[in-house]
Amino acid sequence: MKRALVTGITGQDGAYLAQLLLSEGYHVFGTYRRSSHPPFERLEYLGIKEQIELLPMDLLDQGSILRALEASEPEEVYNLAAQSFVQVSFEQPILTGNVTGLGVARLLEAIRQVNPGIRFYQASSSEMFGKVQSIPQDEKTPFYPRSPYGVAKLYSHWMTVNYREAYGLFACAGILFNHESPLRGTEFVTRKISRAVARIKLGLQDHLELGNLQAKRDWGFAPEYVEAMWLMLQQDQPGDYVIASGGTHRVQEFVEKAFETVGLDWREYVVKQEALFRPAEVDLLVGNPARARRDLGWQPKTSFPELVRIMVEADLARAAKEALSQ
Ligand code: NDP
Ligand code: GDR
Repeated sequence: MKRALVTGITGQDGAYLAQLLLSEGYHVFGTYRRSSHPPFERLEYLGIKEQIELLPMDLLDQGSILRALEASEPEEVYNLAAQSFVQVSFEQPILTGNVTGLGVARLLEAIRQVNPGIRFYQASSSEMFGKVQSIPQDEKTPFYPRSPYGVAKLYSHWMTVNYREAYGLFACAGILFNHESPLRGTEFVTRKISRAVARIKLGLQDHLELGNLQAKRDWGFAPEYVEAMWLMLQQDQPGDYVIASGGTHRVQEFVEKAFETVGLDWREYVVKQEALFRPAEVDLLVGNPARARRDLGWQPKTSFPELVRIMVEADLARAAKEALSQ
C-alpha cells in the first residue's frame, strides 16, 4: 500500500485529494492545525474522515513537520497547506510570508533530512503571474505577483525548483489556476456568490456585497484539478505544470449565471462595497494547460456554466436545511 502525506487536508483541495488517493488504494495521512473548533467538516461532508490518519502539524513549527514525516513515512508528500486568501495577505503579509513562503522551505528541509527519496508536490498558483506578461499564461510566462500571497507563493515555487536542481529531489510544482467546488471556502468569490444566491432564494439573506466585478479568472472544477497533482507525482521525471481550463470569465458573469440559475435578476441584490476592492488587483488570468495535456494526459471536463450550476445546487441543498432548522 502506497503511503501519502497531505498537508492542509482540512481545506478544499485536501479533502478532494484525500478522496482520490483513497480510491487509488493509498494509506492517507493528513495534517491539521490545533483549533478550538473541529476543522474536519469537509472530510465529513465527503464521508472519508474515518479512513484518514490525522496528524497535528503547523508549517510554522519545524519539529511538528519532522514528527509528521517520521510518523507517516510517506512515499509522496502533497503540500496544500497555506494562508491561501489573497485579501487577507494584504492585512497579514508577514504571517502569509511565514506560512505560505517559508513554511515550504521548512518542509523541504525536513524532507531532505528524513528521506530525500520522497516525491513532493507544491501547490503553486496562477497568482504568481499577477500583472500578466503574456496571454495566455503557460510554464514559460514570466511571473509578476500582485499581492503578498503571490510573492510568498513565488518564493515557495522557486524553492521547490531549487531543491529539485540542487539536491535531486523529485519535486513538482503545479501552477494551478482558480478551481472551485461546493467545498470552496465561503470567503472566496465563487462560493460567496453561490451561497448568497441560495440563501437569497430561500429568504435567508437579502443582499450580497461584492468588490471588483470586472476581474477575469480562469475557473475550473476542483476534483479534476487534484487529479493533476497526483498525475505529476506518477511521472518518470519531476516537472512543473500549468493546470487551467483555458477559458476566462468576469466575476460579473459568475454573478449573472448564479442568479439566473434560481430565476432572479442579480442587479436587484448585489451591492458594491469599496472595502472589498484590493490594493493591487490581478485583472486577468487565463492559462494554457497544453503541457499537462501532452505529458499527463490531463484535461478539464466541467464547463463554466456547469460549475456555476453545481455550486448553486449544492448551496440550495444546504440553505434548505438551514431554513428547516430555523
Ligand atoms: P484552503 O484555504 O481551503 O486550505 C488551506 C489549508 O492550509 C487548510 O487545511 C488550512 O488549515 C491549512 N493551513 C493554513 N495555515 C497553516 C499552517 N500554518 N500550518 C499548517 N496548515 C495550515 O485552500 P485550497 O484547498 O483552496 O488550496 C490548497 C492549496 O492550493 C493552497 O496552498 C492554495 O494556496 C493553493 N492554490 C489554490 C488554488 C485554488 O483555486 N483553490 C489555486 C492555486 C493554488 P485550516 O483548515 O486549519 O485553516
Ligand atoms: P483569488 O480568488 O484572489 O483569485 O485567489 P477570490 O475568489 O478571492 O477572488 C477572485 C476575484 O474576485 C474579486 N472579488 C472578490 N473576491 C472575494 N474573495 N470576495 C469578494 O467579495 C469579491 N468581490 C470581487 C477579487 O477582487 C478577485 O479579482 C484564489 C485563491 O484560492 C488563491 O489561494 C489561489 O492561489 C488563486 O485563487 C489561484
